[in-house]
Amino acid sequence: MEQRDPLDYDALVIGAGISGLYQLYRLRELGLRVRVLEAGSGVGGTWYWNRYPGARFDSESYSYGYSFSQELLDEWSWSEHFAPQPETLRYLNYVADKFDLRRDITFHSRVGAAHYREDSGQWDVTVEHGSRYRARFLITAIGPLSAPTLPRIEGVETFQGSSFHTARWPHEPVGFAGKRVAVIGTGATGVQTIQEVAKTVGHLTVFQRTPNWCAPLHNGPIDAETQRRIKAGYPEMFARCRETFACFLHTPDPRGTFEVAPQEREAFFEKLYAERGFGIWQGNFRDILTDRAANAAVSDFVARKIRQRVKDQAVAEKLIPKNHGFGTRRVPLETKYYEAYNQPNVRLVDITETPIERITPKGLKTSDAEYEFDIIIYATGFDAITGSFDRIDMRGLGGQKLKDKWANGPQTFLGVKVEGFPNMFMLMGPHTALGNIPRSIEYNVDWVTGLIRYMQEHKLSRADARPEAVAAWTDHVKALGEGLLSNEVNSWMTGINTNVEGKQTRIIARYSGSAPAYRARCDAVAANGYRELVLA
Ligand code: NA7
Repeated sequence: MEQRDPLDYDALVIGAGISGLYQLYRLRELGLRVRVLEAGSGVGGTWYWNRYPGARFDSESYSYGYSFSQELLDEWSWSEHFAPQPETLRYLNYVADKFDLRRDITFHSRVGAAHYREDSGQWDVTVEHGSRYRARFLITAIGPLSAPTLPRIEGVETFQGSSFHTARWPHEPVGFAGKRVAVIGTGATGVQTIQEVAKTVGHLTVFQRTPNWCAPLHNGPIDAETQRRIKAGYPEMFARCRETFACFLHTPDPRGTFEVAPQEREAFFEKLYAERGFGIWQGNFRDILTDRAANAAVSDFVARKIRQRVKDQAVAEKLIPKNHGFGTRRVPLETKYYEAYNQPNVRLVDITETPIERITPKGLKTSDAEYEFDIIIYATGFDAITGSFDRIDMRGLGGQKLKDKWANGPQTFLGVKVEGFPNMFMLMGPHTALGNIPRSIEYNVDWVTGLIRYMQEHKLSRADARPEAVAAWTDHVKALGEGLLSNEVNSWMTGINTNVEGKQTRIIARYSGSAPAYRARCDAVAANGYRELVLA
Protein backbone atom coordinates (compact mmCIF):
# COMPACT_ATOMS: atom_id res chain seq x y z
CA MET A 1 0.00 0.00 0.00
CA GLU A 2 1.22 3.47 -0.84
CA GLN A 3 2.33 5.30 2.33
CA ARG A 4 1.14 8.87 2.38
CA ASP A 5 1.61 11.55 4.95
CA PRO A 6 -1.31 11.49 7.29
CA LEU A 7 -3.74 14.38 7.15
CA ASP A 8 -3.82 16.28 10.43
CA TYR A 9 -6.99 17.14 12.35
CA ASP A 10 -8.01 17.95 15.89
CA ALA A 11 -10.73 15.32 15.83
CA LEU A 12 -11.74 12.44 13.61
CA VAL A 13 -15.27 11.11 13.71
CA ILE A 14 -15.97 7.70 12.20
CA GLY A 15 -19.43 7.64 10.65
CA ALA A 16 -21.83 10.25 9.26
CA GLY A 17 -25.05 8.86 10.69
CA ILE A 18 -27.24 10.57 13.26
CA SER A 19 -24.48 10.65 15.88
CA GLY A 20 -21.58 11.56 13.57
CA LEU A 21 -23.45 14.48 12.02
CA TYR A 22 -24.41 15.95 15.36
CA GLN A 23 -20.92 15.41 16.80
CA LEU A 24 -19.43 17.29 13.87
CA TYR A 25 -21.84 20.17 14.45
CA ARG A 26 -20.91 20.40 18.14
CA LEU A 27 -17.14 20.05 17.68
CA ARG A 28 -17.15 22.83 15.11
CA GLU A 29 -18.66 25.07 17.78
CA LEU A 30 -15.53 24.41 19.86
CA GLY A 31 -13.45 25.65 16.95
CA LEU A 32 -11.93 22.23 16.29
CA ARG A 33 -10.71 21.06 12.89
CA VAL A 34 -12.83 17.99 12.39
CA ARG A 35 -13.03 15.35 9.68
CA VAL A 36 -15.78 12.77 9.46
CA LEU A 37 -14.90 9.56 7.65
CA GLU A 38 -17.91 7.81 6.15
CA ALA A 39 -17.98 4.47 4.33
CA GLY A 40 -21.07 5.27 2.27
CA SER A 41 -21.51 7.71 -0.57
CA GLY A 42 -23.87 9.87 1.48
CA VAL A 43 -24.89 10.81 5.00
CA GLY A 44 -27.48 8.99 7.09
CA GLY A 45 -25.81 5.86 8.51
CA THR A 46 -28.55 3.35 9.34
CA TRP A 47 -30.96 5.28 7.13
CA TYR A 48 -28.47 5.38 4.29
CA TRP A 49 -27.80 1.63 4.30
CA ASN A 50 -31.18 0.15 5.23
CA ARG A 51 -33.16 0.85 2.06
CA TYR A 52 -35.07 -2.40 2.10
CA PRO A 53 -38.77 -2.31 1.18
CA GLY A 54 -40.94 -1.20 4.06
CA ALA A 55 -38.10 0.20 6.21
CA ARG A 56 -39.46 2.83 8.58
CA PHE A 57 -39.38 4.15 12.14
CA ASP A 58 -40.94 2.28 15.01
CA SER A 59 -40.57 5.39 17.19
CA GLU A 60 -42.85 8.35 16.53
CA SER A 61 -41.16 10.48 13.84
CA TYR A 62 -41.38 13.71 15.86
CA SER A 63 -39.78 12.05 18.89
CA TYR A 64 -36.95 10.70 16.73
CA GLY A 65 -35.70 13.86 14.99
CA TYR A 66 -32.94 16.08 16.37
CA SER A 67 -34.04 18.46 19.09
CA PHE A 68 -31.01 20.78 19.19
CA SER A 69 -32.18 23.35 16.66
CA GLN A 70 -35.50 25.17 16.99
CA GLU A 71 -35.16 26.35 13.41
CA LEU A 72 -34.84 22.78 12.20
CA LEU A 73 -37.87 21.74 14.27
CA ASP A 74 -39.89 24.59 12.77
CA GLU A 75 -38.80 23.89 9.22
CA TRP A 76 -39.15 20.14 9.02
CA SER A 77 -42.58 18.49 8.81
CA TRP A 78 -42.84 14.73 9.13
CA SER A 79 -45.50 13.32 6.83
CA GLU A 80 -46.39 10.20 8.84
CA HIS A 81 -46.41 9.22 12.50
CA PHE A 82 -43.72 6.65 11.63
CA ALA A 83 -41.74 7.96 8.68
CA PRO A 84 -40.56 5.64 5.93
CA GLN A 85 -36.82 5.33 5.30
CA PRO A 86 -36.69 7.57 2.18
CA GLU A 87 -38.16 10.44 4.19
CA THR A 88 -35.70 9.95 7.04
CA LEU A 89 -32.81 9.90 4.61
CA ARG A 90 -34.14 13.13 3.06
CA TYR A 91 -34.32 14.60 6.57
CA LEU A 92 -30.72 13.73 7.39
CA ASN A 93 -29.57 15.17 4.05
CA TYR A 94 -31.56 18.29 4.84
CA VAL A 95 -29.76 18.55 8.18
CA ALA A 96 -26.37 18.07 6.49
CA ASP A 97 -27.16 20.86 4.01
CA LYS A 98 -28.74 23.21 6.50
CA PHE A 99 -25.70 23.15 8.76
CA ASP A 100 -23.24 22.90 5.87
CA LEU A 101 -21.82 19.67 7.29
CA ARG A 102 -20.73 18.00 4.05
CA ARG A 103 -17.56 20.06 3.62
CA ASP A 104 -16.04 18.24 6.62
CA ILE A 105 -17.10 14.74 5.58
CA THR A 106 -15.09 12.43 3.36
CA PHE A 107 -17.29 9.77 1.78
CA HIS A 108 -16.30 6.36 0.38
CA SER A 109 -13.93 6.04 3.33
CA ARG A 110 -14.35 2.89 5.38
CA VAL A 111 -11.96 3.01 8.32
CA GLY A 112 -9.88 -0.17 8.52
CA ALA A 113 -7.54 0.69 11.38
CA ALA A 114 -7.17 3.18 14.21
CA HIS A 115 -3.95 3.06 16.23
CA TYR A 116 -2.99 5.28 19.14
CA ARG A 117 0.55 6.67 18.84
CA GLU A 118 2.03 7.21 22.26
CA ASP A 119 4.89 9.39 21.02
CA SER A 120 2.65 12.00 19.43
CA GLY A 121 -0.44 11.40 21.56
CA GLN A 122 -2.49 11.10 18.40
CA TRP A 123 -4.73 8.61 16.69
CA ASP A 124 -3.50 7.31 13.38
CA VAL A 125 -6.45 6.26 11.27
CA THR A 126 -6.23 4.36 8.01
CA VAL A 127 -9.03 4.15 5.51
CA GLU A 128 -9.33 0.87 3.63
CA HIS A 129 -8.31 2.43 0.30
CA GLY A 130 -5.12 3.74 1.91
CA SER A 131 -5.60 7.37 3.00
CA ARG A 132 -4.26 8.16 6.45
CA TYR A 133 -5.52 10.67 8.95
CA ARG A 134 -4.20 11.82 12.28
CA ALA A 135 -5.97 13.53 15.16
CA ARG A 136 -5.81 14.05 18.90
CA PHE A 137 -9.42 12.94 19.41
CA LEU A 138 -11.10 9.91 17.88
CA ILE A 139 -14.85 9.58 18.11
CA THR A 140 -16.60 6.41 17.03
CA ALA A 141 -20.06 7.09 15.64
CA ILE A 142 -20.29 3.66 14.04
CA GLY A 143 -23.70 2.54 15.29
CA PRO A 144 -24.80 -0.48 17.34
CA LEU A 145 -26.51 -2.17 14.36
CA SER A 146 -24.30 -1.52 11.37
CA ALA A 147 -22.27 -4.66 10.71
CA PRO A 148 -24.65 -6.86 8.67
CA THR A 149 -24.22 -10.63 8.73
CA LEU A 150 -25.18 -13.18 6.11
CA PRO A 151 -26.18 -16.64 7.28
CA ARG A 152 -23.48 -19.25 7.46
CA ILE A 153 -25.23 -21.54 5.02
CA GLU A 154 -23.30 -23.45 2.41
CA GLY A 155 -23.70 -22.16 -1.14
CA VAL A 156 -24.71 -18.54 -0.38
CA GLU A 157 -22.34 -17.32 -3.11
CA THR A 158 -23.65 -19.80 -5.72
CA PHE A 159 -27.16 -18.37 -6.11
CA GLN A 160 -27.69 -17.12 -9.66
CA GLY A 161 -30.73 -14.90 -9.06
CA SER A 162 -30.61 -11.59 -7.18
CA SER A 163 -29.86 -11.68 -3.49
CA PHE A 164 -29.59 -8.86 -0.99
CA HIS A 165 -28.96 -8.36 2.68
CA THR A 166 -31.56 -5.85 3.86
CA ALA A 167 -28.83 -3.51 5.14
CA ARG A 168 -27.06 -3.56 1.78
CA TRP A 169 -30.09 -2.92 -0.36
CA PRO A 170 -29.42 -1.48 -3.86
CA HIS A 171 -30.12 2.18 -4.52
CA GLU A 172 -32.25 1.28 -7.55
CA PRO A 173 -35.81 0.03 -7.04
CA VAL A 174 -36.31 -3.74 -6.92
CA GLY A 175 -39.63 -5.03 -8.30
CA PHE A 176 -41.37 -8.13 -6.94
CA ALA A 177 -44.36 -8.43 -9.28
CA GLY A 178 -44.46 -11.90 -10.79
CA LYS A 179 -41.28 -12.85 -8.90
CA ARG A 180 -40.63 -15.83 -6.65
CA VAL A 181 -39.10 -14.32 -3.54
CA ALA A 182 -37.58 -15.82 -0.38
CA VAL A 183 -37.07 -13.94 2.87
CA ILE A 184 -34.80 -15.49 5.49
CA GLY A 185 -35.19 -13.92 8.93
CA THR A 186 -38.16 -12.66 10.91
CA GLY A 187 -36.74 -9.95 13.20
CA ALA A 188 -37.91 -6.32 13.10
CA THR A 189 -36.37 -5.97 9.62
CA GLY A 190 -37.78 -9.22 8.25
CA VAL A 191 -41.26 -8.31 9.46
CA GLN A 192 -41.19 -4.88 7.77
CA THR A 193 -39.84 -6.46 4.57
CA ILE A 194 -42.30 -9.37 4.47
CA GLN A 195 -45.43 -7.26 4.92
CA GLU A 196 -44.28 -4.87 2.18
CA VAL A 197 -43.08 -7.46 -0.35
CA ALA A 198 -46.32 -9.43 0.16
CA LYS A 199 -48.28 -6.52 -1.36
CA THR A 200 -46.91 -7.00 -4.87
CA VAL A 201 -45.02 -10.30 -4.97
CA GLY A 202 -45.71 -13.20 -7.32
CA HIS A 203 -44.97 -15.74 -4.61
CA LEU A 204 -43.27 -15.24 -1.25
CA THR A 205 -41.72 -17.93 0.96
CA VAL A 206 -40.67 -16.91 4.47
CA PHE A 207 -38.01 -19.02 6.19
CA GLN A 208 -38.47 -18.55 9.92
CA ARG A 209 -36.14 -19.88 12.59
CA THR A 210 -37.56 -18.06 15.61
CA PRO A 211 -40.89 -16.22 15.55
CA ASN A 212 -41.00 -12.86 17.34
CA TRP A 213 -43.80 -11.22 19.28
CA CYS A 214 -44.99 -8.49 16.94
CA ALA A 215 -47.52 -5.76 17.70
CA PRO A 216 -49.41 -3.29 15.50
CA LEU A 217 -47.66 -0.03 14.57
CA HIS A 218 -50.88 1.89 13.77
CA ASN A 219 -49.12 4.30 11.45
CA GLY A 220 -50.96 7.05 9.64
CA PRO A 221 -50.44 10.39 7.89
CA ILE A 222 -50.07 13.54 9.95
CA ASP A 223 -52.79 16.02 9.05
CA ALA A 224 -52.33 19.80 9.13
CA GLU A 225 -53.93 20.31 12.54
CA THR A 226 -51.90 17.50 14.13
CA GLN A 227 -48.79 18.92 12.52
CA ARG A 228 -49.48 22.28 14.10
CA ARG A 229 -50.00 20.67 17.51
CA ILE A 230 -46.82 18.61 17.20
CA LYS A 231 -44.74 21.68 16.37
CA ALA A 232 -46.28 23.77 19.14
CA GLY A 233 -45.77 20.94 21.60
CA TYR A 234 -42.12 20.12 20.92
CA PRO A 235 -40.76 21.53 24.22
CA GLU A 236 -43.18 19.42 26.28
CA MET A 237 -42.64 16.35 24.12
CA PHE A 238 -38.86 16.46 24.44
CA ALA A 239 -39.22 17.11 28.15
CA ARG A 240 -41.32 13.96 28.37
CA CYS A 241 -38.72 11.97 26.43
CA ARG A 242 -36.15 13.12 28.98
CA GLU A 243 -38.26 11.74 31.81
CA THR A 244 -39.30 8.37 30.42
CA PHE A 245 -37.39 5.16 31.06
CA ALA A 246 -35.93 4.76 27.57
CA CYS A 247 -36.58 8.22 26.03
CA PHE A 248 -39.67 7.03 24.18
CA LEU A 249 -43.02 8.77 24.46
CA HIS A 250 -44.11 5.63 26.32
CA THR A 251 -43.00 4.65 29.80
CA PRO A 252 -44.00 1.76 32.08
CA ASP A 253 -47.31 1.91 33.90
CA PRO A 254 -46.54 2.05 37.64
CA ARG A 255 -48.98 -0.78 38.40
CA GLY A 256 -48.04 -4.44 38.64
CA THR A 257 -49.86 -6.82 36.29
CA PHE A 258 -51.68 -8.65 39.07
CA GLU A 259 -52.53 -5.54 41.06
CA VAL A 260 -55.46 -5.05 38.70
CA ALA A 261 -58.51 -7.27 38.23
CA PRO A 262 -58.43 -9.67 35.24
CA GLN A 263 -61.05 -7.70 33.30
CA GLU A 264 -59.25 -4.43 33.80
CA ARG A 265 -55.98 -6.07 32.83
CA GLU A 266 -57.46 -7.37 29.60
CA ALA A 267 -58.92 -3.95 28.83
CA PHE A 268 -55.51 -2.34 29.43
CA PHE A 269 -53.80 -4.79 27.07
CA GLU A 270 -56.52 -4.12 24.47
CA LYS A 271 -55.97 -0.39 24.81
CA LEU A 272 -52.21 -0.78 24.33
CA TYR A 273 -52.68 -3.12 21.36
CA ALA A 274 -54.82 -0.42 19.71
CA GLU A 275 -52.30 2.38 20.38
CA ARG A 276 -49.62 3.70 18.08
CA GLY A 277 -46.05 2.54 18.49
CA PHE A 278 -44.19 0.89 21.34
CA GLY A 279 -46.86 1.45 24.03
CA ILE A 280 -47.54 -2.25 24.47
CA TRP A 281 -43.83 -2.89 25.03
CA GLN A 282 -42.58 0.27 26.73
CA GLY A 283 -45.82 1.45 28.34
CA ASN A 284 -47.07 -1.83 29.77
CA PHE A 285 -47.35 -2.86 33.45
CA ARG A 286 -44.07 -2.24 35.21
CA ASP A 287 -43.32 -5.93 35.81
CA ILE A 288 -43.90 -7.59 32.42
CA LEU A 289 -40.17 -7.77 31.67
CA THR A 290 -39.11 -9.03 35.10
CA ASP A 291 -41.90 -11.21 36.47
CA ARG A 292 -42.50 -14.52 34.71
CA ALA A 293 -46.21 -14.73 35.50
CA ALA A 294 -46.77 -11.11 34.42
CA ASN A 295 -44.85 -11.79 31.23
CA ALA A 296 -46.91 -14.92 30.60
CA ALA A 297 -50.13 -12.88 30.94
CA VAL A 298 -49.20 -10.38 28.24
CA SER A 299 -47.70 -13.13 26.06
CA ASP A 300 -50.99 -15.02 26.28
CA PHE A 301 -52.88 -11.89 25.25
CA VAL A 302 -50.70 -11.34 22.17
CA ALA A 303 -50.83 -15.05 21.25
CA ARG A 304 -54.63 -14.83 21.21
CA LYS A 305 -54.40 -11.85 18.85
CA ILE A 306 -52.15 -13.82 16.50
CA ARG A 307 -54.60 -16.74 16.50
CA GLN A 308 -57.43 -14.34 15.67
CA ARG A 309 -55.57 -12.68 12.83
CA VAL A 310 -54.11 -15.75 11.11
CA LYS A 311 -56.74 -17.98 9.47
CA ASP A 312 -54.78 -21.24 9.31
CA GLN A 313 -54.28 -22.21 12.95
CA ALA A 314 -51.30 -24.42 12.13
CA VAL A 315 -49.59 -21.35 10.66
CA ALA A 316 -50.70 -19.22 13.63
CA GLU A 317 -49.04 -21.67 16.05
CA LYS A 318 -45.79 -21.45 14.10
CA LEU A 319 -45.92 -17.65 14.37
CA ILE A 320 -46.33 -17.70 18.16
CA PRO A 321 -42.99 -17.68 19.98
CA LYS A 322 -42.52 -20.59 22.35
CA ASN A 323 -38.97 -20.06 23.61
CA HIS A 324 -39.23 -16.50 24.90
CA GLY A 325 -41.88 -14.21 26.33
CA PHE A 326 -43.33 -11.01 24.93
CA GLY A 327 -40.92 -8.07 24.96
CA THR A 328 -37.85 -10.05 25.98
CA ARG A 329 -36.52 -9.43 22.48
CA ARG A 330 -37.01 -6.27 20.44
CA VAL A 331 -40.74 -6.16 19.56
CA PRO A 332 -41.16 -5.77 15.78
CA LEU A 333 -43.98 -3.35 15.00
CA GLU A 334 -46.13 -4.38 12.07
CA THR A 335 -48.88 -3.38 9.70
CA LYS A 336 -50.92 -6.38 8.52
CA TYR A 337 -47.90 -8.66 8.97
CA TYR A 338 -49.98 -11.55 10.28
CA GLU A 339 -52.61 -11.05 7.56
CA ALA A 340 -49.89 -11.53 4.90
CA TYR A 341 -49.92 -15.22 5.85
CA ASN A 342 -53.60 -15.40 4.87
CA GLN A 343 -52.64 -14.68 1.25
CA PRO A 344 -52.59 -17.75 -1.01
CA ASN A 345 -49.22 -16.65 -2.45
CA VAL A 346 -47.40 -16.38 0.91
CA ARG A 347 -45.97 -19.44 2.60
CA LEU A 348 -44.27 -19.85 5.97
CA VAL A 349 -41.54 -22.47 6.35
CA ASP A 350 -40.44 -23.30 9.88
CA ILE A 351 -36.76 -24.11 9.49
CA THR A 352 -36.51 -25.60 12.94
CA GLU A 353 -38.62 -28.44 11.49
CA THR A 354 -37.01 -28.51 8.05
CA PRO A 355 -33.59 -26.80 8.24
CA ILE A 356 -32.05 -25.06 5.26
CA GLU A 357 -29.27 -27.35 4.05
CA ARG A 358 -27.82 -25.17 1.35
CA ILE A 359 -28.38 -22.28 -1.01
CA THR A 360 -28.37 -23.60 -4.57
CA PRO A 361 -27.82 -21.81 -7.90
CA LYS A 362 -31.60 -21.77 -8.39
CA GLY A 363 -32.87 -21.27 -4.85
CA LEU A 364 -32.43 -23.28 -1.70
CA LYS A 365 -32.78 -26.76 -0.33
CA THR A 366 -34.28 -27.62 3.02
CA SER A 367 -34.25 -31.08 4.58
CA ASP A 368 -37.52 -31.90 2.81
CA ALA A 369 -37.82 -29.78 -0.34
CA GLU A 370 -36.05 -27.85 -3.07
CA TYR A 371 -37.22 -24.30 -3.81
CA GLU A 372 -36.60 -22.07 -6.81
CA PHE A 373 -36.43 -18.31 -6.42
CA ASP A 374 -35.76 -15.20 -8.47
CA ILE A 375 -34.78 -13.16 -5.39
CA ILE A 376 -33.45 -14.15 -1.96
CA ILE A 377 -33.64 -11.51 0.76
CA TYR A 378 -31.42 -11.99 3.79
CA ALA A 379 -33.05 -10.22 6.75
CA THR A 380 -30.52 -11.93 8.97
CA GLY A 381 -29.47 -9.04 11.16
CA PHE A 382 -26.21 -7.67 12.47
CA ASP A 383 -23.13 -8.43 14.47
CA ALA A 384 -24.59 -6.01 16.98
CA ILE A 385 -23.09 -3.51 19.43
CA THR A 386 -19.47 -4.73 19.39
CA GLY A 387 -19.45 -5.96 15.77
CA SER A 388 -18.80 -2.55 14.24
CA PHE A 389 -15.80 -2.17 16.59
CA ASP A 390 -14.52 -5.67 15.80
CA ARG A 391 -14.40 -4.81 12.10
CA ILE A 392 -11.86 -2.04 12.72
CA ASP A 393 -8.32 -2.88 13.81
CA MET A 394 -8.39 -0.65 16.91
CA ARG A 395 -5.31 -0.48 19.07
CA GLY A 396 -4.66 1.51 22.17
CA LEU A 397 -1.69 1.93 24.53
CA GLY A 398 1.03 -0.69 24.02
CA GLY A 399 -0.61 -1.81 20.80
CA GLN A 400 -3.38 -3.56 22.69
CA LYS A 401 -6.24 -4.63 20.45
CA LEU A 402 -9.72 -3.59 21.46
CA LYS A 403 -11.08 -6.90 20.18
CA ASP A 404 -8.78 -8.80 22.57
CA LYS A 405 -9.60 -6.49 25.45
CA TRP A 406 -13.29 -7.19 24.91
CA ALA A 407 -12.89 -10.92 24.21
CA ASN A 408 -15.05 -11.73 27.25
CA GLY A 409 -17.46 -8.87 26.75
CA PRO A 410 -17.08 -5.10 26.68
CA GLN A 411 -15.61 -3.15 29.58
CA THR A 412 -16.28 0.54 29.53
CA PHE A 413 -16.72 3.64 31.61
CA LEU A 414 -20.21 5.05 30.97
CA GLY A 415 -20.17 3.26 27.61
CA VAL A 416 -18.05 6.16 26.36
CA LYS A 417 -14.48 5.39 27.45
CA VAL A 418 -12.24 2.33 27.28
CA GLU A 419 -9.19 2.18 29.52
CA GLY A 420 -5.96 2.30 27.53
CA PHE A 421 -7.59 4.01 24.56
CA PRO A 422 -6.85 7.65 25.38
CA ASN A 423 -8.98 10.33 23.74
CA MET A 424 -11.19 7.76 22.07
CA PHE A 425 -14.85 8.41 22.77
CA MET A 426 -17.69 6.11 21.78
CA LEU A 427 -21.15 7.31 20.77
CA MET A 428 -23.81 4.62 21.28
CA GLY A 429 -21.09 2.22 22.30
CA PRO A 430 -21.66 -0.84 24.49
CA HIS A 431 -23.01 -0.12 28.00
CA THR A 432 -24.84 3.05 27.01
CA ALA A 433 -28.58 3.59 27.23
CA LEU A 434 -29.90 3.02 23.69
CA GLY A 435 -33.71 3.33 23.82
CA ASN A 436 -35.04 6.02 21.48
CA ILE A 437 -31.64 6.34 19.87
CA PRO A 438 -31.50 9.98 18.70
CA ARG A 439 -32.46 11.15 22.17
CA SER A 440 -29.62 9.09 23.65
CA ILE A 441 -27.26 10.25 20.89
CA GLU A 442 -27.87 13.92 21.59
CA TYR A 443 -27.07 13.38 25.24
CA ASN A 444 -24.00 11.27 24.49
CA VAL A 445 -22.64 13.81 21.99
CA ASP A 446 -23.24 16.74 24.33
CA TRP A 447 -21.45 14.89 27.12
CA VAL A 448 -18.41 14.10 24.97
CA THR A 449 -18.40 17.68 23.70
CA GLY A 450 -18.52 18.93 27.29
CA LEU A 451 -15.52 16.80 28.18
CA ILE A 452 -13.50 18.05 25.20
CA ARG A 453 -14.46 21.63 26.07
CA TYR A 454 -13.30 21.02 29.65
CA MET A 455 -10.00 19.70 28.31
CA GLN A 456 -9.58 22.77 26.10
CA GLU A 457 -10.33 25.13 28.99
CA HIS A 458 -7.93 23.34 31.34
CA LYS A 459 -5.22 22.89 28.69
CA LEU A 460 -5.45 19.12 28.96
CA SER A 461 -4.45 16.96 26.05
CA ARG A 462 -5.21 13.43 27.14
CA ALA A 463 -8.16 11.64 28.75
CA ASP A 464 -8.12 8.00 29.72
CA ALA A 465 -10.46 6.02 31.95
CA ARG A 466 -9.25 4.84 35.36
CA PRO A 467 -9.33 1.04 35.56
CA GLU A 468 -11.30 1.13 38.81
CA ALA A 469 -13.93 3.37 37.19
CA VAL A 470 -14.24 0.93 34.28
CA ALA A 471 -14.57 -2.03 36.65
CA ALA A 472 -17.21 -0.23 38.71
CA TRP A 473 -19.26 0.84 35.68
CA THR A 474 -19.03 -2.59 34.06
CA ASP A 475 -20.16 -4.24 37.32
CA HIS A 476 -22.97 -1.71 37.64
CA VAL A 477 -24.20 -2.46 34.11
CA LYS A 478 -24.08 -6.19 34.85
CA ALA A 479 -25.97 -5.75 38.11
CA LEU A 480 -28.68 -3.73 36.34
CA GLY A 481 -29.14 -6.61 33.91
CA GLU A 482 -29.86 -9.10 36.66
CA GLY A 483 -33.46 -10.25 36.88
CA LEU A 484 -34.30 -9.02 33.40
CA LEU A 485 -36.02 -11.76 31.41
CA SER A 486 -34.43 -10.37 28.22
CA ASN A 487 -31.01 -11.36 29.50
CA GLU A 488 -32.09 -15.02 29.59
CA VAL A 489 -32.87 -14.97 25.87
CA ASN A 490 -30.66 -15.21 22.80
CA SER A 491 -30.87 -12.06 20.68
CA TRP A 492 -28.68 -9.30 19.31
CA MET A 493 -29.35 -7.51 22.59
CA THR A 494 -27.48 -10.23 24.47
CA GLY A 495 -24.68 -10.29 21.93
CA ILE A 496 -25.69 -13.53 20.19
CA ASN A 497 -25.17 -13.97 16.47
CA THR A 498 -25.09 -17.55 15.21
CA ASN A 499 -23.41 -16.35 12.02
CA VAL A 500 -20.34 -14.93 13.73
CA GLU A 501 -17.54 -17.01 15.20
CA GLY A 502 -17.26 -16.46 18.95
CA LYS A 503 -20.67 -14.79 19.40
CA GLN A 504 -22.54 -17.74 20.85
CA THR A 505 -22.24 -16.76 24.50
CA ARG A 506 -24.55 -14.19 26.02
CA ILE A 507 -23.00 -11.00 27.29
CA ILE A 508 -24.32 -7.89 28.95
CA ALA A 509 -23.80 -5.42 26.15
CA ARG A 510 -26.45 -2.80 26.94
CA TYR A 511 -27.09 -0.51 29.86
CA SER A 512 -30.54 -1.54 31.03
CA GLY A 513 -31.20 1.03 33.73
CA SER A 514 -33.30 4.09 33.04
CA ALA A 515 -32.10 6.85 30.75
CA PRO A 516 -32.61 9.50 33.48
CA ALA A 517 -30.41 7.42 35.83
CA TYR A 518 -27.76 7.10 33.13
CA ARG A 519 -27.75 10.84 32.51
CA ALA A 520 -27.65 11.60 36.23
CA ARG A 521 -24.52 9.47 36.57
CA CYS A 522 -22.84 11.09 33.56
CA ASP A 523 -23.82 14.58 34.74
CA ALA A 524 -22.31 13.86 38.16
CA VAL A 525 -19.03 12.76 36.59
CA ALA A 526 -18.84 16.04 34.66
CA ALA A 527 -19.88 18.16 37.64
CA ASN A 528 -17.14 16.58 39.74
CA GLY A 529 -14.42 17.40 37.23
CA TYR A 530 -14.18 13.96 35.61
CA ARG A 531 -12.36 12.38 38.54
CA GLU A 532 -12.97 8.91 37.05
CA LEU A 533 -10.69 9.85 34.18
CA VAL A 534 -6.95 10.38 34.15
CA LEU A 535 -6.60 13.81 32.59
CA ALA A 536 -3.13 14.94 31.58
P1 NA7 B 1 -32.50 -9.51 14.11
O1 NA7 B 1 -33.52 -9.00 15.03
O2 NA7 B 1 -31.22 -9.97 14.68
O3 NA7 B 1 -33.18 -10.67 13.25
C1 NA7 B 1 -32.45 -11.51 12.41
C2 NA7 B 1 -33.34 -12.61 11.92
O4 NA7 B 1 -32.63 -13.47 11.04
C3 NA7 B 1 -33.85 -13.49 13.05
O5 NA7 B 1 -35.15 -13.89 12.74
C4 NA7 B 1 -32.88 -14.66 13.01
O6 NA7 B 1 -33.37 -15.84 13.56
C5 NA7 B 1 -32.69 -14.80 11.52
N1 NA7 B 1 -31.46 -15.50 11.17
C6 NA7 B 1 -30.20 -15.08 11.41
N2 NA7 B 1 -29.33 -15.98 10.94
C7 NA7 B 1 -30.04 -16.98 10.41
C8 NA7 B 1 -29.69 -18.19 9.78
N3 NA7 B 1 -28.41 -18.54 9.63
N4 NA7 B 1 -30.68 -18.98 9.34
C9 NA7 B 1 -31.97 -18.61 9.50
N5 NA7 B 1 -32.37 -17.48 10.09
C10 NA7 B 1 -31.41 -16.67 10.54
O7 NA7 B 1 -32.12 -8.41 13.02
P2 NA7 B 1 -33.06 -7.30 12.36
O8 NA7 B 1 -32.30 -6.72 11.24
O9 NA7 B 1 -34.39 -7.84 12.09
O10 NA7 B 1 -33.25 -6.24 13.49
C11 NA7 B 1 -32.15 -5.69 14.19
C12 NA7 B 1 -32.54 -4.45 14.87
O11 NA7 B 1 -32.48 -3.35 13.95
C13 NA7 B 1 -33.94 -4.38 15.36
O12 NA7 B 1 -34.10 -5.01 16.58
C14 NA7 B 1 -34.22 -2.91 15.42
O13 NA7 B 1 -33.77 -2.37 16.63
C15 NA7 B 1 -33.44 -2.37 14.29
P3 NA7 B 1 -33.11 -16.15 15.16
O14 NA7 B 1 -34.02 -15.22 15.87
O15 NA7 B 1 -31.65 -15.85 15.41
O16 NA7 B 1 -33.44 -17.57 15.31
